[in-house]
Amino acid sequence: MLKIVKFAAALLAVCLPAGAALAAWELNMPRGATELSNEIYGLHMLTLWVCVAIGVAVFTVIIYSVVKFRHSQGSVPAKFSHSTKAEVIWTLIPCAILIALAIPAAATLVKIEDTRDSDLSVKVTGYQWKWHYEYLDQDVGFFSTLARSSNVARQLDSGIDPASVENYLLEVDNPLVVPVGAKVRVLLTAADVIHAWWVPEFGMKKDAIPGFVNELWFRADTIGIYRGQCAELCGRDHGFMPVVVDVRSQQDYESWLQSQREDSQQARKIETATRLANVEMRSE
Ligand SMILES: [Cu+2]
Repeated sequence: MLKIVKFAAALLAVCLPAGAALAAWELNMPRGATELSNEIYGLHMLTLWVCVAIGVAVFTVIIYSVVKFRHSQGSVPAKFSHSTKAEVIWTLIPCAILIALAIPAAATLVKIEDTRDSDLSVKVTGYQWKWHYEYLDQDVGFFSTLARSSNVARQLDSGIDPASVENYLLEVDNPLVVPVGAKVRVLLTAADVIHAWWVPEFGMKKDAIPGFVNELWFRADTIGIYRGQCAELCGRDHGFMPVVVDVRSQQDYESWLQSQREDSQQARKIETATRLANVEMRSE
């Protein structure tokens, strides 16, 4: 007996610190931060509770039958081998449940595919191994690559502990900036191989395929930084092309867009001037 108590105490001691760590575990899927991710979460919960109800009903009948009609009570098994009535019932009930689940699921799927009436369109192009964001009709476009801090730490023999780097492999130099509450349409393509643009908290992930344009949309409810990664094995540095989306207030977004526009105009002026100077030099 003492042995068992000692063993239980030891087991408890081992489990207690793990219990604290387990507290950080998320067993359920995350709710996400967009209209669509919330709807997907709602569907997931609905399906889960339907499954729980079916499980409870089925196991109640099984346990009741096993206990009530056990051999020691003198139960005699029935001899019939076929019941049309029972088969019709156990076919119709699951069909009705599946149809009831398919209706809200189909409505959400249609909504996911509906990219109409967007407030903003961004063309996202995957490259080995970075992303390019182009704000359509806004004259703004830039590359988004792995942040320098992560890039230095990831090198072989860098001597830097990755755990000491904030948002290791999940930080970029230029994030995608979008306004909060706006319906953002993302047009996805790739320049070399297949990539996939994925931000878990947006509930959306889609392939970026060369020569093909895929669409997705999101409407972020809360201001903040959302992180994701390329989700298609796209080559040697697949793990080094994170996605970072910076959701800002409308005002902050507009001032950011204006400064980006000025930057790209300035860059274009310099490029034109350099080209003209080169032409003049050659013609002299
Ligand atoms: Cu990729």
